[in-house]
Parts: sequence; structure tokens; C-alpha cells
Amino acid sequence: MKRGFGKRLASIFNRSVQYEDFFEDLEDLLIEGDLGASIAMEVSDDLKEFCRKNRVSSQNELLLEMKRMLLSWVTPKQLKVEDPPQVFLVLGVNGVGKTTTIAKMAKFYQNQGKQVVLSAADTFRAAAIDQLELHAQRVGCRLVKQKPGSDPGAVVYDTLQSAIAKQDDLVLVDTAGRMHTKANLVKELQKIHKVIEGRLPGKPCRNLLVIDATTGQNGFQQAEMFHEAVGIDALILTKYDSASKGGTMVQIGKKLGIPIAFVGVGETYEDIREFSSDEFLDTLLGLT
Ligand SMILES: Nc1nc2c(ncn2[C@@H]2O[C@H](COP(=O)(O)OP(=O)(O)OP(=O)(O)O)[C@@H](O)[C@H]2O)c(=O)[nH]1
Ligand SMILES: [Mg+2]
Repeated sequence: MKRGFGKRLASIFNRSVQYEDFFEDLEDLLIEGDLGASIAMEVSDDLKEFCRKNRVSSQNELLLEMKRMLLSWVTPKQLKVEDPPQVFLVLGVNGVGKTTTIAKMAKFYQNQGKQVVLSAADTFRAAAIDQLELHAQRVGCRLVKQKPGSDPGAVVYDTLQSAIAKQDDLVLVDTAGRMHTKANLVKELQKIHKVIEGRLPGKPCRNLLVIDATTGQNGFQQAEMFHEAVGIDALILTKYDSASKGGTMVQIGKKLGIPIAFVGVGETYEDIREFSSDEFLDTLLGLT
């Protein structure tokens, strides 16, 4: 399925590469596709060089060369559940799809025979706990919660106690995407970390950052902010079904070196895929 950015990218490749303005158009399109100005320039320059050195006989050859370049920047990461209880802290600004992704991941790991518990640590937004509880009921896993407004660290502590007692394999922690200030959000996350380190010493939790594919360029700033605050182990790209662009992931991968674990491709529990660089770039570049 060729769509959006990929389709337009493929269509400029359909013009002859002899056109003087071809590489300028390409650079503009890559910037529009959220790869950022510096990467867009680098890709465009390298492709120009490639054309100079090689006898390029088809646009497809150029597209494939571009894919080859981008492949080194988007890295897949398989998130294994080892040494139970494994803790995944799911982070991201509000509305990116954290809670939905947690429900999908719960199902994904349950299908692999893992016992999952959800931790309702988004105590900031009033309806968040009920929303997660409904998901827990639907996918059939346990949930640990406290009252709205309670301390997220305390909720996580309770969840870990419960996970140890019930011998759960995986703890998925839902976090608030919004706080009164950014500093508050960061402080809150660092507090949750301390709780986990204190209760499960030597068992690092994985910090997973959810990025909404429809957000565009702003996703990079989000990644930078969270990475600096707590260190991000892997990304989850959501709404890739409704977004025509995912170029931000290339930018995050190249500049911050963060790998990608999952891609959300819809609103049902089954709509989650382990990240594949090949599939992602084929869609991004309109090669499929
Ligand atoms: N199409 C599509 N929609 C998605 C995907 N993931 C999440 N959504 C939708 O995005 C909306 C927000 O999802 P939530 O899971 O509530 O997002 P959140 O990050 O938990 O939001 P807050 O708790 O408010 O910070 C919901 O309507 C979801 O159904 C996806 O992969 N594809
Ligand atoms: Mg939520």
C-alpha cells in the first residue's frame, strides 16, 4: 500500500534523476516527512554522490539505496520478558496511546504464556484508572490501583509487592502524560524509578516511550526530553495506521540511538506488531 509520504516520495523518483532540482525536491520532501533538516540534507547529498559514482538505471535502485542508508538508523529491539517480575514503564505525553498500548502488550505477552499485571500509576487524570481497569477486564489480567490523586510511586510499590506475591512475569506501568509542569513530570518519573530500584534491586525496568506517528516533528522533542530525564530503552510508535509519516523515528534513531520495539496499527488489542525495519521503511518510502 503506497500512501502519503511514501507515495509522494516514490512519485518524485518517477521523474528522471537528471533533473537539476530533483535532489532539492527530495530534500524538501524528507524535511516534510519529519526526518529533520540535517538528515534530509545528508540523505540527499549521499544519494547525489551515489548517482555520480554509479550508473543508476532505475528509480527503484535509488529508493533501495535510500532504504539501505536509513536501515542503519532504525534499529529493532525485541523486548523480552526475563527474570520475573520484569517491569516495563510506559511513558509519553498525553494522548499518544500509552494506555491502549499497555492493553495490547498485555495481550501480546499473555499469548506467549506470560502472566501480566497492570499498574494504574496514572493517578493524575481522573478517568485514567477506570480506563485501564476496563482494559484489564477485557484482556483478562490483574490490575493494581489506588484512588485517583494518590502517589504514583505508592501504586507502583503496591503493584510490585503484588507481582512478587502472585509470581507475575510482567508488570506494565501506566503513567501520566501530563503534569502541572514538565519538572513535575520528570520528578514523578524519577520517584517511580527509585521505588522500582528499591523494591527490585539489580533488576532494571525498561523505559518505553510511546510516540504518536501523527505528531510529526514534535515527536523528536518528546524523545529528547524523556531520554534526558530518565533514559529511554525503546520506542513504541502508535497510530502508524492513520499516519502517513513516521520519519521522526529515523531522526530519533540517528540522533539519540534509541531502538524501536513495537508499532501500533489500529485500535483493537491485536493491532500491535513487533517493529521490523524492513516493513517500516518499505511503508515510509512507498516501496510496498
Ligand atoms: N488508529 C489508532 N489509534 C490508536 C492507536 N493507539 C492508540 N490509539 C487511540 O488513541 C487514543 C488515545 O489513546 P490512549 O491509550 O488513551 O492514550 P494515552 O497516552 O493513554 O492518553 P492519556 O492517558 O490521556 O495521556 C484512543 O482513542 C486510542 O484508541 C493506534 O495504534 N492506532
Ligand atoms: Mg492513558
